[in-house]
Amino acid sequence: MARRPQADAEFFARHRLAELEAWDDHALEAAGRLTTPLRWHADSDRYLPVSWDQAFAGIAAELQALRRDDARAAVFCCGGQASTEAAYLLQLLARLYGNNNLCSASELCQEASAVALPLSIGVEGGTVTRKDFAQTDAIFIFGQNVNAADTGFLHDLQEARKRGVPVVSFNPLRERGLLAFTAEQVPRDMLTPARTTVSTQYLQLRNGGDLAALTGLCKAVLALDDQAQAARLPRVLDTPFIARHTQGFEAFKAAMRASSWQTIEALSGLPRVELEQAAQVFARARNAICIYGSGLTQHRQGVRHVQMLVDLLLLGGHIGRPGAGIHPMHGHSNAQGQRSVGLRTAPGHTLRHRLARLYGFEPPHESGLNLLQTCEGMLDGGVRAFVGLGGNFLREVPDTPRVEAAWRQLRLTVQIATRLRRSHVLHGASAWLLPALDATEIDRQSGLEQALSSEDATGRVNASRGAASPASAELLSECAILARLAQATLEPNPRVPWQAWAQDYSRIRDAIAQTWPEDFQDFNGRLRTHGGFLRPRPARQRLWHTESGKACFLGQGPLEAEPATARDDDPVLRLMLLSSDEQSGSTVHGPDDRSRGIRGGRRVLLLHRSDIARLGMAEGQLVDASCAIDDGVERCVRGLRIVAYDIPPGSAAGYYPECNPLLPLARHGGPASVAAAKAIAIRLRAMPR
Ligand SMILES: Nc1nc2c(c(=O)[nH]1)N[C@H]1C(S)=C(S)[C@@H](COP(=O)(O)OP(=O)(O)OC[C@H]3O[C@@H](n4cnc5c(=O)[nH]c(N)nc54)[C@H](O)[C@@H]3O)O[C@H]1N2
Ligand SMILES: Nc1nc2c(c(=O)[nH]1)N[C@H]1C(S)=C(S)[C@@H](COP(=O)(O)OP(=O)(O)OC[C@H]3O[C@@H](n4cnc5c(=O)[nH]c(N)nc54)[C@H](O)[C@@H]3O)O[C@H]1N2
Ligand SMILES: [Mo]
Repeated sequence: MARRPQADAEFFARHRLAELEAWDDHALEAAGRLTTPLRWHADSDRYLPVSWDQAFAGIAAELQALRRDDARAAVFCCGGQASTEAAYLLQLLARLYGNNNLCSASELCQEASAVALPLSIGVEGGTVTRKDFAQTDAIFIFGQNVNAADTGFLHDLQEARKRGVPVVSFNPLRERGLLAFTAEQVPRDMLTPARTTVSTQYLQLRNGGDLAALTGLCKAVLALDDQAQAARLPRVLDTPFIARHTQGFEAFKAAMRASSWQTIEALSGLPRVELEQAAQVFARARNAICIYGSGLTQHRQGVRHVQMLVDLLLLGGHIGRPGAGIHPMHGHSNAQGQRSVGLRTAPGHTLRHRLARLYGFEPPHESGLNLLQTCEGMLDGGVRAFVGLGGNFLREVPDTPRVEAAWRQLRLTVQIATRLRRSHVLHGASAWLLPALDATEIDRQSGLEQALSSEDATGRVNASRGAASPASAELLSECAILARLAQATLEPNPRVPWQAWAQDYSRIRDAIAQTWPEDFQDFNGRLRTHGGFLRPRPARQRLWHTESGKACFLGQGPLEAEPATARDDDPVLRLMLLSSDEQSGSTVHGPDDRSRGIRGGRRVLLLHRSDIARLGMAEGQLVDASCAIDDGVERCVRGLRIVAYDIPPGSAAGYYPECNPLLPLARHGGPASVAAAKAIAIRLRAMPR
């Protein structure tokens, strides 16, 4: 059998980094697994092998020197896959080092929820569990491409459709996964058109039109309630729930009534009747679930979008009862679990107090840099060092060319990784690459195979362990790397047992349980039960951990077009960035997007036929796209191929990461670090032949 390619010492001896810079992401991925710790040498422009001891000592010396200048100049960035245990070690390392610079690329999907939901209903995640799907009467899906969902969810959705549960989708694209289950997904006995249909109603709104669409939906629900009252029929609103459990209803109702259908139609791109039909489905449902994804959150108004969706559910009392609730569907395998154990930039009084008590130090108060602030910090020189646990930073962030240039000026880049990425090939003055075991590989410490935990979108915490033998004998686990890096960098603290933690992860879980007893008491015991355990989400019991102790109507406010459209004679399009089914996060596995019928490469721009004609362009033509926001920076992506597509007029779609350079860092979701990737104002220019 041919040996699998490996990005080993021999590979790096053959390739200088200046050469690897020209390789595309596929080629870097195909180089294979990283096998040995590496340090970049300026003289030869190569990554050369070092021992683990040399690596930890070298990095520690850099980090210590930097800290003497400014402890805030280093950032600790986590990819969405890292385990809960590793995330706990990373947050403690950062705080003992002296800052809260704990960012994660999964902020780009999660953060709007993490800001909105605590204010609205006092929890950080959704309220739905898988059981609820078996009891629901209606499902509404906003901005989620269910093709990207896990198979468990697809199964639940299918079962719901078998029971005849209506599914109403709000999406600018007619996504195949939202239209019909595919033949592979559906058992033979279900292959009738009625049973394979996913969405019973499809509202093809403008991207960026969700606030208007949700306003229309709520307005129509209120009108149906008026009609029911007039006809002495049962109310549509759950008035006992609203009176007992919520705050702000009167102001919300007044705002919905005051908004005009004309504005709603213009901004959402949806006719009033379609919204009224959807409102009827909602009004008839005893128990409704609202699901949403990045299509709803990646906007400047992303936080409000989530709040409006909660408001809609509150009207019918659909939070905190079986078969109903709100269900954010984003997040890498463990983005939620990482937050749960303190991977956040503002730790809050309780966490600081507990860390202080457990580990005998004063955790930093000042809020740390989130993902977008980290990019800004690289641009303005405040950030000097980057320590990354997984991820592929440069392929995930907006304004890529600017951030890449700043990245090269960093004093230190340290990356814990499994395969070679562009973010490793570009590097700081002192650059280290530390190869880790991946989740499929056996992780043996002190003779015992270790398990790691993660938390899914419903708050279920599960254990997993790898089964394959490691790609190289030199690999260390992420927990071991972090523990040894911490020991090398920080002054000794007998209360922090780094070594014992790295030898036995159940002790890390004990520490997590001591830090958050309300969520994680008996962590090890409960993890052993089949299927793991559900972390408490008080809103499920109608306990509202908000300031007022109630669930809050918060979404109302002025309706504005997003992005604000320029003059009529200036043809600005609203670009949404998408991922294909053939990519996972920043890693693109294939050149096509079969489910959307796109072949022959990802450098495309999907446009409505009327726009192609209006702009005097033709299908297949190559164009340059530039960002229409004028802030003195030129942002351009060249050579995109025009594809006619079923998309609302005025909208455009392209792929991540190819089109990330069009997205300005400063365009984000207000208090949340969510880049506004779903409605970027762009202009097109035909490419000179
Ligand atoms: N195969 C695969 N699966 C994955 C991932 C992966 O990388 N690969 N990533 C996982 C992760 S981390 C995440 S966050 C999820 C992401 O899953 P999604 O949230 O589904 O991801 P996107 O590709 O961003 O697609 C967003 C959807 O929103 C729609 N949309 C765009 N703009 C708007 C808008 O303004 N309003 C509305 N209502 N809809 C809009 C798009 O048409 C698209 O259907 O997928 C997860 N699953
Ligand atoms: N271009 C682009 N950018 C995006 C997105 C996108 O779809 N495209 N999606 C956005 C969203 S929704 C999210 S959640 C984030 C996701 O951002 P991240 O959480 O950073 O996830 P990925 O992009 O999947 O990058 C994961 C990287 O980790 C490496 N890796 C895999 N397993 C392991 C492991 O066990 N250990 C270590 N150390 N490394 C491992 C993989 O090789 C890969 O390079 O990105 C956001 N940014
Ligand atoms: Mo995500």
